[in-house]
Amino acid sequence: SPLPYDQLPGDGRNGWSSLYHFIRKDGFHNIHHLMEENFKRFGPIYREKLGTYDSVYIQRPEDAATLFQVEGIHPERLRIQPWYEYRDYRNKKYGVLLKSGEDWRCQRLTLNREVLSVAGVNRFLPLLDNVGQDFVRRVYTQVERSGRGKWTADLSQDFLDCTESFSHVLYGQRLGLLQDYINPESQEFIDSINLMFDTTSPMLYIPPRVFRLMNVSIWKNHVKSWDAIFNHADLCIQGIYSSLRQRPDNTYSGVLSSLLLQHQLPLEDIKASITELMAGGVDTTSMTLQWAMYELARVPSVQEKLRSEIKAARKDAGNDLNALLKRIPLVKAALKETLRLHPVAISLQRYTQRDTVIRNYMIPCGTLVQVGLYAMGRNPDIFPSPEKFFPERWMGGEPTHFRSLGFGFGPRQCLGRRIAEMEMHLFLVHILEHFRIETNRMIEVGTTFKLILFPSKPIHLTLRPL
Ligand code: HEM
Ligand code: 2DC
Repeated sequence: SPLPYDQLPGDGRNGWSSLYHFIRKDGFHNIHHLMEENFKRFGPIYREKLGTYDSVYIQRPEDAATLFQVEGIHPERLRIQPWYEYRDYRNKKYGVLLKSGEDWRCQRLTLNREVLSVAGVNRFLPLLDNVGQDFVRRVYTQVERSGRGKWTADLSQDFLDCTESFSHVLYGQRLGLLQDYINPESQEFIDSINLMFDTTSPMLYIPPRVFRLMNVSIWKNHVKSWDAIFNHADLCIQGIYSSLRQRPDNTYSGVLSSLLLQHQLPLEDIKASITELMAGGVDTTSMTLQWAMYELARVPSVQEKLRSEIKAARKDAGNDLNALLKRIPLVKAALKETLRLHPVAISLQRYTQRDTVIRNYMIPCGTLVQVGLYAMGRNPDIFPSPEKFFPERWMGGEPTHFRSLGFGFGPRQCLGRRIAEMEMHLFLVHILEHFRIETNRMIEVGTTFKLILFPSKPIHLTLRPL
């Protein structure tokens, strides 16, 4: 018979003393390393209390499978309390990211049709392709300017600009793709998202009301950053709203117009979710693209294989984007491999909706269980030679069941998943068709936690026209 819950391995039964030790170890930036250590110490399942949260941590794919069987029809993640607190403070509605229960499910189903369904995303393909082409043009300009036949830089800002400008296309603005210089409002938006992530993590395990009452700079900056994010999104939404009323036409012009024309959701709900989508699509995809290029630069033989796959696909498919995307399995595997080593989310979390047995422990209904994604991706028992960037492991060689969880799982998985995947696939296609990616292989770049996982230092890449 299963062992009782309170016999789970793990120390720190007192959330506040654990939090103290956590802060001493600079846990806010190293949460992924501390989790890896804990798995090494306690084995594949352990329990930890941190501040207000009491969670069970798991790491094995088969245990993740068990967890997702008991997530229920309204799956819930760990609550990022400061995000709720801001909306309450400013009297704003929650979007899909923060909603729960039936309200979440209804809105989510409407949004799924727009951004996750096959029919929905196919409408974006040409828009996404344009952004990739624009980026290529931008790189050529930089190569020419440098006068050295190549361009070497920390590309993070360029990727951020790119993913941000792309969000305008996605949500309905027709003009102004990648100009040479990004406009100041967009820059402020990008900076605000960064500040928002940065100021979230210190408040993650401490009741934010405490911060609010003390009115310390962390909370002030958090409010400032969300204010800027909402203002920017509001301006975009207003612009599209009025242009839609002036000249309504039938050509598809983005998710937002489509939602506005359907009249299925109240305007305030649309605004809340669109703001989340706009903010959620910037750092996530740009960091992942950057990591993908870093890994491809470090293993030129893999890069070459991707390039020949793309060449062959292009020959077959020409400019039929759907056909092209069906012919690049290795590019897709490379992206999975990137997210294995460099997940955006350090963990997936669910509250169990029934009593469940995991690793022979009885886990009561309502327990917060976290799947350690970073730890899973680097565990040699789960991925042989985990340090190796080896996309082929996803193509039939090794087991893949519940191992590719970078976008989460089930009805509550990432809403932007299809958009993100297509955007990144097309991006890699365009880049690899035009440039060789190089980097100084002596420089190892680690990972820092700032709510999502970021490179610990700037990644310098060289793009050389083929
Ligand atoms: C949720 C990862 C890009 C919007 C999530 C979750 C993960 C994730 C792990 C939680 C899923 C779960 O709990 O099962 C990623 C990664 C991305 C990415 C790795 C790119 C590399 C995007 C983009 C958007 C977006 C481009 C918007 C266009 C969202 C939203 C949710 C979410 C709105 C919450 C969905 C809900 O609660 O119903 N993402 N994401 N993400 N993501 Fe993404
Ligand atoms: C952060 O312990 C660490 O996609 C916590 O686009 C547990 C946790 C809960 C939810 C996760 C979060 C972590 C990381 C960032 C995620 C978030 C769910 C959605 C969000 C993964 C792992 C993200 C980045 C969204 C953000 C949209 C926002 C900017 C409006």
